[in-house]
Amino acid sequence: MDSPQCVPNYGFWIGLQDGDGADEGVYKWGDGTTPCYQNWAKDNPNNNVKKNATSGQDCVQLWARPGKGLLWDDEYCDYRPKGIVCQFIDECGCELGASV
Ligand SMILES: [Ca+2]
Ligand SMILES: [Ca+2]
Repeated sequence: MDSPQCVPNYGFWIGLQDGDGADEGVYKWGDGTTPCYQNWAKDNPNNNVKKNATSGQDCVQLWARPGKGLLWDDEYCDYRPKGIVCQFIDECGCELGASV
């Protein structure tokens, strides 16, 4: 039996992102809506520009590090491969559901 494909433990993109300039810190989902819930890790979002002089951290990941829980962290959008968490509308048209 083949082993299942695994994503390295680099976190999961959740489809939330902020913009540049005046929109820095204004986070929106991929469909343009704003989150009604936040779960930021301590000291985040921090738009950590120290490691990258041309751009800050604009994409939000679920931090999947031991002891960090699944808290949100803004990260460089092209930093390390990550899994993706998607939200979808259930076929019954009731509450929105989420799945990994
Ligand atoms: Ca940012
Ligand atoms: Ca960060």
